[in-house]
Amino acid sequence: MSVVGIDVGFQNCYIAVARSGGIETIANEYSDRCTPAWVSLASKNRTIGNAAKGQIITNFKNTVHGFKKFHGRAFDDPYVQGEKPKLPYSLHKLASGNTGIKVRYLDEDKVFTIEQVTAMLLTKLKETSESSLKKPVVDCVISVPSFFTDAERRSVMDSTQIAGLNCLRLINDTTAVALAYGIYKQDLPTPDEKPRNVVFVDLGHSSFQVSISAFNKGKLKVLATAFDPYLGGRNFDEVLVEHFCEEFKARYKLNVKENPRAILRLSQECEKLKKLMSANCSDLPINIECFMNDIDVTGKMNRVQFEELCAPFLMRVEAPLKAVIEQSKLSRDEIYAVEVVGGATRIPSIKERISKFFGKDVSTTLNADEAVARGCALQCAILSPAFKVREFSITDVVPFPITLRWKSPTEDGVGECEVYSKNHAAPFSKVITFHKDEPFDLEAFYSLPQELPYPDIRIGHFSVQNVVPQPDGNSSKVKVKVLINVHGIFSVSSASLIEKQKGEGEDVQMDMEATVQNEGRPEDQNGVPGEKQDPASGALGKPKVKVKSTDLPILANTIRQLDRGVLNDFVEYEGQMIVQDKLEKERNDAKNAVEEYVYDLRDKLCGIYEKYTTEEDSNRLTLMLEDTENWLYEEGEDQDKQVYVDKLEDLKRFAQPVHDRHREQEDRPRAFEEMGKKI
Ligand code: ATP
Ligand code: K
Ligand code: MG
Repeated sequence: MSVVGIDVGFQNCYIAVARSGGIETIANEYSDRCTPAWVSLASKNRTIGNAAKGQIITNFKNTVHGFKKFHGRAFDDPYVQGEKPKLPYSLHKLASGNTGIKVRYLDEDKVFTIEQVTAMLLTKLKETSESSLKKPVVDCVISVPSFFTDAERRSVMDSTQIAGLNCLRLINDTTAVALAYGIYKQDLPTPDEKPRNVVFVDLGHSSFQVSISAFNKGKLKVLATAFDPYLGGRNFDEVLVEHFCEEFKARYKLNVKENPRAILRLSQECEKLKKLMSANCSDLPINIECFMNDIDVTGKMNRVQFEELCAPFLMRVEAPLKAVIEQSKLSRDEIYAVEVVGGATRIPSIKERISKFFGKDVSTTLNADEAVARGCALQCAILSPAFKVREFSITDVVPFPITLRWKSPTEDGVGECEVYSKNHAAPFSKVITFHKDEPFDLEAFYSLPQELPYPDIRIGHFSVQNVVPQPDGNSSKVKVKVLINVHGIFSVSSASLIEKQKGEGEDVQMDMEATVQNEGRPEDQNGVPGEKQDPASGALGKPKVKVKSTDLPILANTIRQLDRGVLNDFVEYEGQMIVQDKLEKERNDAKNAVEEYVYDLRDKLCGIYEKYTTEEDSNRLTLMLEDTENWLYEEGEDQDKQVYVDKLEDLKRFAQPVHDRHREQEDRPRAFEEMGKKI
């Protein structure tokens, strides 16, 4: 059983695995621990990660990046529409209204769903883990931003399924970091002492997340989260790009914005410049050769200028810090430490602002790039029965309040109830009791639209079926269980019809039930779930009466959900694409083997083989090598694998006599030596 944690970043992905020695971040085939979140589609295969990023200039229309926040989004979503003109590849409105990505793949126009694209990335990360662990990888824990909604989380879960992964938990980025921080701490307060409160800040490429966690020995409880889903390192790159576009227009009369390739190159250079400015205050150059119309461009910038240009974005750092501390109801001197992670927290002005706000230096004790992945791997190790790790319980929070609405025979015709408040503990389930005489629908939605990262407040529609009146004609008692699961996803998870008890009221009404269980772990891993009472709900401690209960089917219709049949097709299609990539790799390897053999034999003919070859043979072989080389550039450029395999065989057969003679001559003196030793 594999124990793997994956941080799927907007720009950078990291994998951590558990080995007997502990948690380790692993490197890919480029010896790089970071795998870029890039996927490139081509006429014969896909390339993913580092290799895909290398395709950006040559195959920009089919090289996809910056797609993480298209999960769960409608094509008409303002963010999606805002991104569209900035992307070198095309977006496409799917029949479902979701966002699709249009590329050319295998010489055909193809539209992939966002779930498929992320699955491609996950396939790569899965393969990287497998080659490091030298065994199949299925179980894993994956991180998502704490502000991801249900639609976004369900969409990511579908991607994991397409990639053949079994995601044990979708964990919030900052919660993963909190786990990575807390699990090794030996000096945490005991459970009855005052907890240690730590702020975690993650500023990545696309988003800004803050959380406060309270630690005691063996556990962490997230108190509050806050975020700016649209503030990240990319904003600073964009500011620089904008600045140099204007400068190059004035100085070189270049219309950079009309040239996607130029924009892409400029973005890469601006990002490098931005990073250099974090370490350096003085003027720094930007130079791009043959930028456009064969013109070389140059420019410069220093940190003071940079901070001026970026002021509107730098100003946005404070609001989430303020929000998180207000929600936690802690005073600043109750904060033990402020731990920062994420690449963009390396910008000095960001660090200063955070430290000024909390009135203390920020700590950088965690690895800024790898802490999320490490936390994911730790969570996976905790959940995995195959791995022994210190017990550590995590209680996360609900980021946005959730309300249920249903038709009711009251005055205004609807009943409503907020089932999860903001920062309610998660995972968590509750039971709600209804009195109904027919099937009924529950509408779940986010009740604070202004807090959501996008305008669609809907979560889903749940129909409780097979509800019938009691034999005496009265309404039946229906217990409905609602759940925020380990992934942070809401559902109406079950319902049951309870045989009516004598002496109960006749009218249709709803009340919150007392029974609540706190599901700190996936249900299948938890033998006896601990029962806890929800302080928020009334009617506590009713005596339990034995009742007959019948399970009722629930028809769930959640927003932006991929059709399950379609999902299965995607699983199969991903498998086909993996096979196609493998075949293409084998074909390329076979071709390279021919090429290598040509070079190798040529070297040897004028080297070690020289004295064993007649001039005639040597000429004959040289000619053949030349022919083969030409063939590789012409009709042999693009052949089936078998053609290359046969070609190599032919070459080897031709060269065999020379090879044999060389071996013979080499072996003879050695044989004499050996005999000499014996004597
Ligand atoms: P997200 O968390 O939004 O999904 P991500 O996890 O891919 O994104 P990170 O890898 O944490 O993001 O951070 C990448 C960002 O950090 C990029 O914008 C990058 O340019 C920026 N960055 C990295 N190093 C530095 C540095 N030294 N100075 C300034 N910015 C930096
Ligand atoms: K990352
Ligand atoms: Mg990140």
